[in-house]
Amino acid sequence: MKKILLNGLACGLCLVAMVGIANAGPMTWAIADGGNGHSYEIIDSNLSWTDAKDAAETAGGYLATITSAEEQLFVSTLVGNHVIGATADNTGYIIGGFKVDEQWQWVTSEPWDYKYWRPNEPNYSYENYLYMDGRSPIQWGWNNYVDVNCWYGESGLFGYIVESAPVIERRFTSVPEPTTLLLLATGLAGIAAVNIRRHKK
Ligand SMILES: [Ca+2]
Ligand SMILES: [Ca+2]
Repeated sequence: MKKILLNGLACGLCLVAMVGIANAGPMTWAIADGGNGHSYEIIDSNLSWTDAKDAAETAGGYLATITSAEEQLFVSTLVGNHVIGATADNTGYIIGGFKVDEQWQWVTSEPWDYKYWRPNEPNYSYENYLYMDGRSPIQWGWNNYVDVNCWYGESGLFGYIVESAPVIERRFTSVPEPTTLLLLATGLAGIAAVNIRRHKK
């Protein structure tokens, strides 16, 4: 049994070594550290911005929104540690900013106040999507680009960053679906009926 486990572990380690840079899983920006309690996961997957947005939402989160210098620092440190060993010049990670009618916005509709553009960005008006650019100077500064897959070629790393709020926060901030409201109302009516029956006894 022990041998099987050890073999399994060894295979797992081989796989990590073969991949080179493994996804480390979500990292939480702890409230105790001055963070927002959200977790962030860096996914190495060469998707277009739109496909990355869909993938992030399917995973239960959203493309990361960077709304303060502190959040930029936390996420850029995470990305920096993630790509160690890769040529940072060839890296980029999609985040949740996009532009409609010349207005930049976040996928979560949070206010677009904080910005961390690279020099001379945003440039082309037809580049309506956002990623963090690994090139210096202003490493992990923001660059606008078109909704395509990575153009860095085989040597590059291109992926996206998923942010997720704790479940409790999502419950309070998300708008319930009409069916959820109906179920909730039915449930409450049921509880009320039981209580009335209990009082009658
Ligand atoms: Ca955020
Ligand atoms: Ca650009």
